[in-house]
Amino acid sequence: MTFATEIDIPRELLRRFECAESVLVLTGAGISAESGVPTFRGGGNTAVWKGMPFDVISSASMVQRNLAAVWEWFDFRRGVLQSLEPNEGHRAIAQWERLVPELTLVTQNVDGLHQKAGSQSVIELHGNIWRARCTSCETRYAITPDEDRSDLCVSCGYPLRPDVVLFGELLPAGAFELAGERASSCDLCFVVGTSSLVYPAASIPEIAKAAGAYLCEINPEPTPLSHICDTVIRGKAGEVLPLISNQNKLSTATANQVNIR
Ligand code: BJW
Repeated sequence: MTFATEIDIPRELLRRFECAESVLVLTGAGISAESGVPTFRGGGNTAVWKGMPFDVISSASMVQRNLAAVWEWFDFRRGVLQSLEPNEGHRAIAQWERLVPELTLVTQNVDGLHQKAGSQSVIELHGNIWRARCTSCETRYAITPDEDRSDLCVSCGYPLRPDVVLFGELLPAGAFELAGERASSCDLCFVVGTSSLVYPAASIPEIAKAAGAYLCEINPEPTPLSHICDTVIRGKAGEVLPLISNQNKLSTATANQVNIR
């Protein structure tokens, strides 16, 4: 395994990136940290809302017990998010869609910042905070920063809930299956800004590795996945990700110059 510092991108990784036919990127809360979105864990801290750890408030049982409290927590977070912008990490991945023959972006994030950065195709494993879903008929509604959200479904009158995947709930139909399929056929897999604690998302890089992909983790802190990675870059996503594509552009330019001579 190679360990790299923030600005030391291993040559082998750059070579793999340049040659890869299929790249999968799995992102977690850490990629949005430099945009100002708080992570759930990391740095020894756990996110807490009004005295409740996030895994209590972001749980299926809390939707049953106190839907109003769940909405309050998500309304607060949308309020924080609405003024935040994607960072260089999100933007680098969006640019990779044009650099890599097949790029699969899988995110656990609900913040919509990959799409805001320009990523066209995003597999969202845990839903999206900018949508509501009917608790009965499952009709989905967009939530916009400019309008008050509704509490009730216009189709059937049942209460709406945030369209996100809480602890103890199933992932959206087909999302994990598609991500798993792409993981089993990618050449290179990046795991960016996730503590790799939450399943089934955390099994996606394991599937890629088992199928023979080269695995690279980008995270300032160690995770339970680190030991199976081929390369671990201990740095911030917004600083590391742009270097991977820029250094490839540089190495391509150098190679072209050598060819001309
Ligand atoms: C940086 C950085 C920078 C900082 N740059 N990096 C198998 C084994 C054990 C348990 C289970 C299992 N299978 C299923 C389970 C149960 C459960 C689970 O995994 N529990 C474990 C925690 C033990 N999973 C589920 O319940 C899932 N459902 C399911 O499996 O359905 C089947 C089932 C049904 C019924 C019963 C049992 C099974 C659903 C999981 C849904 C997770 N939902 C949440 C909340 C979403 C809504 C909301 O936003 O509130 O999703 S939890 C939370 O964790 C959120 C995240 O997407 C998810 C992952 O967190 P993430 O992204 O990794 O963030 P952090 O904060 O943990 O880490 C940030 C990282 O960034 C850190 O490492 C930092 O170092 C790093 N970082 N700055 C790069 N600048």
